[in-house]
Amino acid sequence: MPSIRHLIFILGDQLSPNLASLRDADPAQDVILMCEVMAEATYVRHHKLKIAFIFSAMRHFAEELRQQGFTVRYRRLDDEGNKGSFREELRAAVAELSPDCVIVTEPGEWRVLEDMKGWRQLLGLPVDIRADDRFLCSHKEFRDWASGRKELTMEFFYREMRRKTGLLMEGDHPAGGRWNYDAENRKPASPDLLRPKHKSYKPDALSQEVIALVEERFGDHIGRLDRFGFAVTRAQAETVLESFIRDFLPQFGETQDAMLVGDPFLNHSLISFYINIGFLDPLAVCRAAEEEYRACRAPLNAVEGFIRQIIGWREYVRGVYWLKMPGYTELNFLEAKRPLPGFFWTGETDMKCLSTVIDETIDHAYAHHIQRLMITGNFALLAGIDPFQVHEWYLEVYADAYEWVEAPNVIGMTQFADGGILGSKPYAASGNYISKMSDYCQHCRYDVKKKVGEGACPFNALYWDFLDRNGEKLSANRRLAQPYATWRRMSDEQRGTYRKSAQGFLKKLEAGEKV
Ligand code: FAD
Ligand code: DLZ
Ligand code: SF4
Repeated sequence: MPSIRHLIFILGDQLSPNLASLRDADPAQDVILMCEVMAEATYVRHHKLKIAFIFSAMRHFAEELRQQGFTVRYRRLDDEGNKGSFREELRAAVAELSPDCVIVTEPGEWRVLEDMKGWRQLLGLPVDIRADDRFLCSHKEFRDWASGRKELTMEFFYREMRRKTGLLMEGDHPAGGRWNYDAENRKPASPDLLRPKHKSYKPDALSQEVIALVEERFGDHIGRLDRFGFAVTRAQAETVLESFIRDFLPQFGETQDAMLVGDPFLNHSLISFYINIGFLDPLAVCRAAEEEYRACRAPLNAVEGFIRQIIGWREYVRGVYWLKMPGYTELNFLEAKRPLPGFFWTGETDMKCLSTVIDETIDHAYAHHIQRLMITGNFALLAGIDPFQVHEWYLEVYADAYEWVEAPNVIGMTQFADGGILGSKPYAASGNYISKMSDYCQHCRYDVKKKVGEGACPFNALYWDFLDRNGEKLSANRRLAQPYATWRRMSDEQRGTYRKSAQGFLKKLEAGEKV
């Protein structure tokens, strides 16, 4: 074999043809390494669908590279002698191929970057770690934006990204005169039998092989594989995007915060899986959505809301992650210590909101934003669950979960475990919010209107107990002034009943009784 110039190592969430490490690749001189490894599949016990999706997408991507003439050293999980980790697979490839140097794109997770930094010494070879420029905002740009600010307000960061990209801009001004149309996006939804079906794909032969492998090796992980419907190539992911833009984007804004029994996807895009592994380019996705507004095929509130999630929230949480790691995932500002209840793994609870979201998560490795934030996240916050356990659960169960995006959303946004780096107040809500934004309560054995006592919605007493329990840390928060004022106006007796009711519920939870 002729001597090899570069060994290019591509990770499972780097499946982009324009990846930094592939940019100057030459099929005649370079070899590409990709590997399925046990360490990545088990550093948390990922949902079966997540592992199957990533392995299948990796195998399809490797095929595409081969069709372009590249030599790909692809190591399947069940290949004999699979070394089980990135570093050992890389070491074996280097020993066999003797490249002049190794090229990688920086990983999305801090733990992998730490490992990567040791590869030069491990291999005795130059290792070129290139910046991941599939994001709009570089680490330096985010650090510069954050430095000297007292609060890292997402809205201001988002405006910078609008200016930088020119998305929805009319000269120096935001299209329509406002930066943010969220106020128009908080409507409940009604069941709609005519809602188009979201695009999904029957597993092809490669996916079927992977599904069998995952069932055999990871049979005891959460989830089921018979619902596998992911796009596993870039072309398929682009079709998912096109169908979202055509069939769902115009209603995306209105129903963005709504939740309905039996309608897990509503008008959401279901593209986070594909953006996060690199099949879809975030800026191209936003330009496609903007085009719909310009052509008067989708209203501004929908398009702005959608674009904000991607160039705003997505870029912002990545910035916060790299700014605050290491240590961010261990934060526990509210000192919450309760273990994660067993029903998070089974969906077996009488609380219909939680059972619906958890069942859907088991079925699809997906839940939409408000379900993650205001149902499972809100419950864990109110019940005082250890945020690290909550973080690991989210990282395991969602097929789009990588620590850079999951941890800020969980540790910061839902659990307020970072003490307000990411959000200025905890997203805590009683049953009233859930009842307003969903039809879950209509199907629940608990009564959302009942505050305490037998049959009362547990979220109601938990909400007040949460504020009471955390009064020392939260009562000075300006944005919580109103609920604390209401709490103080209550009679001692009323406050006592809330405390007693919440504590009774939490005791049952800790004892593992069905709630
Ligand atoms: P849509 O509702 O159609 O939104 C469009 C796109 O916007 C998404 O595909 C995603 O790329 C982006 N987006 C929206 N909200 C966020 C956000 N808060 N942070 C980052 N990107 C966002 N998203 C992940 O990609 N991976 C995660 O592990 C993840 N964990 C989350 C955990 C919690 C507790 C919460 C509250 C949110 C989390 N999110 C995560 C954000 C969001 O819930 C998902 O991106 C979204 O539900 C994916 O579904 P969709 O593609 O249909 O999104
Ligand atoms: C999530 C995941 C899983 C389950 N398995 C693999 C794998 O076997 N090989 C691989 O290259 N990547 C995998 N991934 C994605 C990685 O965990 C991800 O690239 C790193 O966490 C960096 O973000
Ligand atoms: Fe959830 Fe309470 Fe509504 Fe039941 S009544 S679905 S527990 S919010």
